[in-house]
Amino acid sequence: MAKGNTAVSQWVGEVAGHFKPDRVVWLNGSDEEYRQLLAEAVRSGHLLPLNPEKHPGSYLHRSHPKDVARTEQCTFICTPSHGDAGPTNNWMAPDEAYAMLNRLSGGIMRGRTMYVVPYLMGPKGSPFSKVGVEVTDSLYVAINMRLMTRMGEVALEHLGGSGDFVKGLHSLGTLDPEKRYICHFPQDKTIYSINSGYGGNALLGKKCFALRIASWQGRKEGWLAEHMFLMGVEDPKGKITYIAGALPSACGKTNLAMLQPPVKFGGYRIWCLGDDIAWLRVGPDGQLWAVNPEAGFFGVAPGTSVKTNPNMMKTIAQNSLFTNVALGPDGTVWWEGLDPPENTRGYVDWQGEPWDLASGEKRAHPNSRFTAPMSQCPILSPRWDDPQGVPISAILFGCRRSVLVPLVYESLSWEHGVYLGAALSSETTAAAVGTTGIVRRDPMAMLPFCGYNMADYFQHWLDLGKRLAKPPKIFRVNWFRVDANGRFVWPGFGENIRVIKWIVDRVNGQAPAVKTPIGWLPSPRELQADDLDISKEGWETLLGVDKPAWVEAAQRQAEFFERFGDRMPAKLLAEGRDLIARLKEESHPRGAPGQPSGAGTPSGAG
Ligand code: OXD
Ligand code: MN
Repeated sequence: MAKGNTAVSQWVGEVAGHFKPDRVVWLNGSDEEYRQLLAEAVRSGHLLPLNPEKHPGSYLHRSHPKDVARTEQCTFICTPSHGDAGPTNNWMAPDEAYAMLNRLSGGIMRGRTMYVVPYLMGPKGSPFSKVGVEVTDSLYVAINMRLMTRMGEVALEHLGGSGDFVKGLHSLGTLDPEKRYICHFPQDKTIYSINSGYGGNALLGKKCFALRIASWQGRKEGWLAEHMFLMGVEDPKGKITYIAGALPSACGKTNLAMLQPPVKFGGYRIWCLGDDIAWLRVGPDGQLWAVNPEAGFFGVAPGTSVKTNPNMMKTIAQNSLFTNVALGPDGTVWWEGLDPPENTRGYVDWQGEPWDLASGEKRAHPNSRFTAPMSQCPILSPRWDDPQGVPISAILFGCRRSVLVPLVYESLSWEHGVYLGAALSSETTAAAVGTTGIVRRDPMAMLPFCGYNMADYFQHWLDLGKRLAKPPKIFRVNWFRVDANGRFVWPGFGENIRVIKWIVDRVNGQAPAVKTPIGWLPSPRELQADDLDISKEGWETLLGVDKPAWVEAAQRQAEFFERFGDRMPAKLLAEGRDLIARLKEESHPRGAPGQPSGAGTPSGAG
């Protein structure tokens, strides 16, 4: 089959010559082949079949205990000049990196099978779409790629005779964390990942290609590759508004993209198009258009439940893979957030050890995952596979911040919106190895995923805005404010529709807002939340603007921007200065001319 493309077959031959596998197997993506891969994975102990009645067609995988999350310290951008990778990426000179990787991986696949996995990122026949070919010695990776991408013949058909594909070299090697490297060579469209089998390090179509390499390609070609979910919001009249939103890893993109509105908002419907990655282009009409390059979900299991995300629970009801979750004696999976079993006899934790619920220890790994095909999502947008994508009217930048950042606010302009994205910071989660709960700067939720200097990336955002006839409105959201007792003030999940509705109404010119130094805010009334149990103090927390704290935050932001030196766009530095000036103004108008009166000032704001 595939060997018809000489550029691909020549490259595969070279890689096989270096890795020296016993067998090379080209995958075509057929159902029959998928069944065989699953059977082989069960035979070899990589997958454990789950209860066929309760989890039809589904399997459990347990990873090496030291290979459970992305390892950012082992992730490198290997551009010819250090400046092109920028101060926020680990960098290695390309020659040095290739030499080191080749030294570590000569003959690494001896005794193993090398799977050749051609895959298409983006819909078939779409001008957005791009091809990758991953070689891997991991059956788990090959099976995941079948769920996460359009894999096999479809990719080679898209490629035709062209040599324009992203090369992905992956080997589990020995899984030695000391010799783990995930290296990107954007100028060569090459990814080289060894000694890890974890999704974000090993499913090379995802973070490595669709974000790091694609962001570089997007800059060269005039488009954006973003860490964003995609959703359509249908109002009671049937009008659908499309929204793209960036939130850092494990901060709720998936739950938001599959939001189930509560009864009071029953006239609203959410259509999911993606939960992690969006590729965005300026269309001939001057609007921003987006596709999701993926075809599956690789979501965080803990916290996912019928209460938090009923649509995802339906999506993963069958034909899914579960990684590092706990297992019941009846072959059912369990993780924190699901109802505890009545009796834990016979249950094992994510490593297969017996457990006792009363001990209070985590039984599923905090970054345990599920993989499922998007086609199983009950609220999948009919346009998820549209080659033209969907037009985007609003962009959200979300963070996990217990203090300072209000529930929602709108930027004053595209440039100010780019500043809001560039100034995103969030508390860390278990999606990457390291301490959780520490606030770190994560511009556009892309800190670990931008394949080039982030100062150039900010400039690219500003430049792209100039090409938009009608730029989407840009919003910040934060569901994670806490009260004096550390309890979340906002209920989140399905109730987020109140914020989403306000955003949609703003986009359509139908909702009032209050102008504050940081941007446009809703009043509690606009959020139609009087039935929620939120006190006056709670609203002050959610919608207040603590000016001295914001001045300090803006100053710290300016210090962060200093790291980029002369490359930092002057426009964003000016946005920061303007923000401080607005915050320091003795008094500022509490509503903009032309805004409906009585919009209300959030008490405590300012
Ligand atoms: C992911 C991540 O897996 O962001 O999507 O880590
Ligand atoms: Mn992600």
